[in-house]
Amino acid sequence: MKVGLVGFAGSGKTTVFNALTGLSAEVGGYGKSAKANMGVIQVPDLRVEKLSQIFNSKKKTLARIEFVDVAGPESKEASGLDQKLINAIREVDALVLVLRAFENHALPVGPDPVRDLELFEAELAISDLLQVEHRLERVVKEKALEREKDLFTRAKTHLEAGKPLRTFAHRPDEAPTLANFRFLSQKHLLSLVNLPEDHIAQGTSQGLKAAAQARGLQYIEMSAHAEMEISQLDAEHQAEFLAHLGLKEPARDRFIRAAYGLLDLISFLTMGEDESRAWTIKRGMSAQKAGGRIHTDIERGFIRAEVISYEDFISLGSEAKCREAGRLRLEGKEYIVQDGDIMSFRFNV
Ligand SMILES: Nc1nc2c(ncn2[C@@H]2O[C@H](COP(=O)(O)OP(=O)(O)O)[C@@H](O)[C@H]2O)c(=O)[nH]1
Ligand SMILES: [Mg+2]
Repeated sequence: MKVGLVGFAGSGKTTVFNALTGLSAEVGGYGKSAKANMGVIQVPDLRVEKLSQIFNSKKKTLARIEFVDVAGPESKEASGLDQKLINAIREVDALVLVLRAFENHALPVGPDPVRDLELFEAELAISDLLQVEHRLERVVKEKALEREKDLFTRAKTHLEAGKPLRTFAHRPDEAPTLANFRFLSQKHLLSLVNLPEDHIAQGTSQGLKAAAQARGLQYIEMSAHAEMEISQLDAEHQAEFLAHLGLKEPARDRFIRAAYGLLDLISFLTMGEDESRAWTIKRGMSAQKAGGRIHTDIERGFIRAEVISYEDFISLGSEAKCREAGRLRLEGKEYIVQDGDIMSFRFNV
């Protein structure tokens, strides 16, 4: 999964990046010259730890979330997103919009997460509107594109009303055309409220909650500055600092759950002496498609999947015991993979 950290300059994107990845990219660097930061986190999964212990696996592979943190525009109306930023976030699966709720004296305006949420959503919509208008100009000139005319005319009206394409009603057969354009306002968006350290306990203002809900957006909150310091401590001191702040776990763990929920992702597992591993897929994916995540040959030559639920495997203790107890299931290509399914694929190419 690829996540783009976006938001206005000085909202704390790079601080959030550091807090989540445990890296130490330079914060406070504004301006368009600031280079993009890239980082990866491994998604902690006790199930993979346990399986790799049982098998003494040579390799243990966790799911990954990739982050890109690009410099953002200043918080003012319609300043326009620059092309570098647009290109960098075009490819991501989800946007995380960092909203500043702390006082930053380097900026001319005070904190106002609702204002910034509205302004940034407008920036995304304007960027898409320009692209849609550009496409419509071509549609008029090129006969082959005429079938797109109705779709993009409706999309234009939607965007002109200031609404993101995320909420644009289209027919299922129009989805692939839209998907080709990788519109920014159509991407999943998680709003992340960056709180001042002394507000961690109070949480988000009601106003922001209402604004996010009205847009159908999920949000999480953290104090990125405190979380960045936490992420750079060793495990023992981390626990101490978290307890001191009245927190149960680092923001990273909450973030991962929020991101999986937002994108409706689950993990299936594979196990063995060579490797125990978690694979991230969309909820509702078939066994055949899920096999394709491992190798295209598995999808092409799919015969069947042998499935044990993680819980059964742990409580019964081995594959043989699961087989005896009838807990090893043979599933066909249409089987819908469940979170925590331990899968083994039979295929023929
Ligand atoms: N007090 C406070 N300051 C923060 C917090 N997050 C970021 N900052 C500060 O805000 C400034 C901008 O942060 P940065 O991460 O570089 O913002 P970016 O421009 O969005 O990448 C820096 O001086 C940070 O130390 C926070 O949670 N609390
Ligand atoms: Mg930055």
